[in-house]
Amino acid sequence: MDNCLFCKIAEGTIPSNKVYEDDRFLVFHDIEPAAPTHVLIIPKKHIPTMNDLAAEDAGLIGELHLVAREAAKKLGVAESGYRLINNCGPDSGQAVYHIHYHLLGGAKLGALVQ
Ligand code: DGP
Repeated sequence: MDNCLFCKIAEGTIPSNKVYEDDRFLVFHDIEPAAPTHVLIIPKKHIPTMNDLAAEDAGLIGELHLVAREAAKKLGVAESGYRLINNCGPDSGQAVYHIHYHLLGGAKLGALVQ
């Protein structure tokens, strides 16, 4: 997608602090960390939101969880614990319309809804 920030990060035209990359996924540090460990996990395929997932994306999203698991290990939060969050749509506060999952950890995390 021409005007998508995370597509540009996935292509490398906008730089990011990468944790992991392969042909289908990228994990990179969030520019506005909300926890000591805060990375974003994206599929390189442009899917705007959770609502736009198709049945054919089931494998991709399953695999994304395995990428998240490995990122948590690499970042040293697998045992202490972490949270994986997807924001979908306006009420969730989704700001970037390229599906992504926040992996947060490195501290005792607060309540989900404030
Ligand atoms: P969300 O609200 O779920 O759409 O989260 C978007 C996140 O993306 C937010 O935590 C800040 C992060 N972000 C926005 N722009 C950039 C950027 O240019 N680089 C990086 N690394 N993160 C960004």
